[in-house]
Amino acid sequence: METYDSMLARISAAPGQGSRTILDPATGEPVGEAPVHTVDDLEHAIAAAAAAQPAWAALGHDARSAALLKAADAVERSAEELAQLLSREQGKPLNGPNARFEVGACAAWLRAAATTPLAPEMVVDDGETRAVLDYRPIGVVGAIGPWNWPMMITIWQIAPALRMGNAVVVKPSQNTPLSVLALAAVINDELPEGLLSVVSSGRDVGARLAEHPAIGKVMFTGSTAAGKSIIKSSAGTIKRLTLELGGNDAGIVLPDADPKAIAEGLFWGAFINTGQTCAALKRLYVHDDIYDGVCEELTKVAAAMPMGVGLDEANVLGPLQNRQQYDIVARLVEAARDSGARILLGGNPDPGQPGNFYPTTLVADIDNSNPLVAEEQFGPALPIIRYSTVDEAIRMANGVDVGLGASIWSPNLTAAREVAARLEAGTVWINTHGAVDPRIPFGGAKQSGYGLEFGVEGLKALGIPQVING
Ligand code: TXE
Repeated sequence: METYDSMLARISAAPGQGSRTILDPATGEPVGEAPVHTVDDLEHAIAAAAAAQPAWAALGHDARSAALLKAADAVERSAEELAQLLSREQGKPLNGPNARFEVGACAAWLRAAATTPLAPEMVVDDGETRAVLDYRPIGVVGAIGPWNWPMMITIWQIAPALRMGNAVVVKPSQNTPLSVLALAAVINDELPEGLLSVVSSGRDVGARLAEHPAIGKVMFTGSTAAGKSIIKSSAGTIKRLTLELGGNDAGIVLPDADPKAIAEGLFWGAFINTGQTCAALKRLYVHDDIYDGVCEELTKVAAAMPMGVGLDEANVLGPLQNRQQYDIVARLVEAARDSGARILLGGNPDPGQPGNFYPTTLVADIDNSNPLVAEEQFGPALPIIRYSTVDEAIRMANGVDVGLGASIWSPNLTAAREVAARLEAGTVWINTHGAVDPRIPFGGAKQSGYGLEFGVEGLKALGIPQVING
């Protein structure tokens, strides 16, 4: 049985290897020494992946699925050690929808990728023409990921890729390499050598991966700016791309909603992972009639949620993962305050507190054009905007150039679905926000990216469609 220390030892930089000390965002204490891989290391990883891939593809779906199910079991066996490392490196608490939840999701998504059926499709069979559509492996897939849900998003990228017969080279965020290295080490105990590797490095190595001629597809989750660079880097070899570029999700509370009944759902929709979630609720639009009630109920729920060091079992909110993100949140809340908006809760970080803690913040009576509304805060600060007609709310919700998720809050499901259909977003939830499910396709509209993840669509996105006609 692997201990936390032995897991950390097996992924840490070797003596003499380039390394970087990773600091706990809650305490500033060192978590471990991450290797810093070079472009040469990337070349070796891609060569090993290309060498391992044909035999993996030749195994067929059933054997590959069996290996992925074993990998899910392995993740569960090491779940507590993985959650501890994730909590220290990313900052998220063990409890609440955080570190233990994320590791559990890794096992769930591995199993879903392993068990989702994908049979060849008879497109035409009329006696004269016979055409069958199936999916061939792409080859070597590059997976570039962020620091907010580093393990879960890596699994979202690698599980369907492996199931479809590909090898994968992962480039995790330079902020959270240890979590991804540990996850891959656990999974690799169940996979052939070289098939899955992690190159722990920064943007330059990521950019090389995105342009490398041996990479057939890039799975990317991160900022819109990096997504645009990846489109350019990948153009030389016409790589396939799935891009999940975050968003600035709106939630619309209709006038017939019950503020008390929805307050906890609204809170977690916005503050899951301390707001550092691509499809979190980032702008809340509330009808005039119930505006004060929603503000009051939400403040009650938010004020009761403990924030602190992730390893303390009592906490459900943690620090921002990095100082850069803390500075963005602080700047946007100050812009709101300067405009005369009303701070209902939070907004005053304690300068003496170690770590990147920004308090849970709710901001009312804020103009729709304020930067805290118009820009993605990606942290624990939610603007609450007043509206008087549903058309006005829809216009404001759609008035940004991204569209990952959105939500409508109302007991009248028929009315809520009608409003949902008018929103420019890849997913619109009703009476919840951000609830992803491995059976249900997920992807963005507008500049939130393109391509679908999860479900059978997610598997198809990791194959090359081939028609056999005859
Ligand atoms: O992301 P980057 P950052 C948002 C959030 C945050 C902002 C910036 O608003 O404030 O993005 O975060 C790699 N070629 N999201 O700077 O830079 C990089 O090394 C190839 C939303 O951390 O996009 C890392 O592995 N790779 C998001 C990954 O891309 C490149 C989650 C993400 O880094 C690259 C996180 C390049 N040119 C932040 N440039 C979400 N969708 O949920 C960067 N990388």
